[in-house]
Amino acid sequence: MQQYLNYINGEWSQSSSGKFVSILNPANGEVIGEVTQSTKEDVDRAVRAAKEAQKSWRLVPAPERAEYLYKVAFLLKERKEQLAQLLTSEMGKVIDEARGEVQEAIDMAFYMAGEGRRLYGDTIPSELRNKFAMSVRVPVGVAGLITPWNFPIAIASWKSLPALVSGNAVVWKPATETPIIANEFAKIYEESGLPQGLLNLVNGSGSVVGNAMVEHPDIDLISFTGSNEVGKAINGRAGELLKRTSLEMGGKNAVTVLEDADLNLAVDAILWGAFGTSGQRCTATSRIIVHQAVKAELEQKLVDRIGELKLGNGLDESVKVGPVINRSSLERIDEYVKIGQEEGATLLAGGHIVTENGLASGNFYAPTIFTNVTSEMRIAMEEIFGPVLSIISVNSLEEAIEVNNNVEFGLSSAIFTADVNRAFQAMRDLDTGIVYINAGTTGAEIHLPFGGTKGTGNGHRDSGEAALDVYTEWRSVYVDYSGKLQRAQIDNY
Ligand code: UN1
Repeated sequence: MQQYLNYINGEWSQSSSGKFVSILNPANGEVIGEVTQSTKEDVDRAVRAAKEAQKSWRLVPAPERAEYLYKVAFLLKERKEQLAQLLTSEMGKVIDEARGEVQEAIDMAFYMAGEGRRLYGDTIPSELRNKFAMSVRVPVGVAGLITPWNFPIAIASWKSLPALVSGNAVVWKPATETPIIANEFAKIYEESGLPQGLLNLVNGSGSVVGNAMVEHPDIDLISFTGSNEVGKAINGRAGELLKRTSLEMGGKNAVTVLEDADLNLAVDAILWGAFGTSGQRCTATSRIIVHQAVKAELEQKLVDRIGELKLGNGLDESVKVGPVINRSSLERIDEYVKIGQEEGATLLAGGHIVTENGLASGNFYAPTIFTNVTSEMRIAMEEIFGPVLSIISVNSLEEAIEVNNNVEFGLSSAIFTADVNRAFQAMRDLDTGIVYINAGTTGAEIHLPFGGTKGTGNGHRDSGEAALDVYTEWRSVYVDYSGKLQRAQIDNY
């Protein structure tokens, strides 16, 4: 049985607990390895290594730091197919999407390597004569990263690469469900020659390792992507400790379809956005807000095409929808479907666990569509994180925007319309961090800010230049070359 270990201070080691847990393939329930279960002591060791390594790393010129990132980028690129296969076996997403996810990590590595020659600050005129003012970015110190299983390598890249290029050291806890891909990513960092102690991988259960990270006085920031419940708990405790946090949590993303939309295009986007990754994206489409005039036609088109979504093991290239991550997730999804039925929504398709065609040993849920959903129903308000779509009908753009915004989350939204004026109005009024016009709710690109409003996060962004604001402090620098005391706000007035 292949064992997956921690990577601390440049060495692969087992946790002091001596305990391992099995890693299961969600498509068939097979055990594909076991992973070490870390303790607070392991976290302490990783933080000590990170703190020590960061002392000299912050002094390495950023363009030189970036050279390691370029190596990481090329190694990821070389191993794209192998990583994608592992990702599918461990997490379940279909192979095409796994390739896409690895590509996202490659893109991020090249992009953040480029930041090594930017990391721009500003020069700003001083209000005093013969005085120069500027702002520079300095690293925060030791970054604690807690990453999810649904995008186990892409999101790890979104966080570790900007952290490292801007001069921080990293202590990384990957999701309990996806240690294999984390192991491969850490190996790539090792092969890049990155000095030891800068990237530390600590595997284990969320509460033990995560709590130890949040509590640790030498972890200066926590960047987290995952559930709302955990995010809020981190925020509460980190707030008390005055520790910086960047939190990326849920979504309840909607596609609005107006009466002048290209319905075939909208259907393509909805099927991909709702059922790709079996609905397990923060950006997944989970609501359709459709104009009453085209509701019946849109529903018919969705029902006609839902049969195209072949379920199965994602390694089979013809499969369109893979399993969900584990049994408890499967049961939770089924529970939501029952809630939808009790709330009076009409089931148009799916609505059950799939056990036929040899799929019983995996975690398969049939792509599910509810219609006649109202915006107050729980299935329309709560994040299900599975292949369940709710159709709500409206009579105007204004009403659509109201429904779109009437949820606690604000990650992504989309609108299909041929009217440029209404498209721009929607762009202004849809209260989400990401808005798509005539495209579905997924597919964010790594060089733009990624994140959301309201309950989705705490105002920070992953990806793009905005990510640097998580991993750096602004330092304002004044250089007075007048040779005399100049009292700001006094001597110049
Ligand atoms: C996520 O689900 O947390 O925009 C990330 C997208 C992907 C990233 C999703 N590029 O759907």
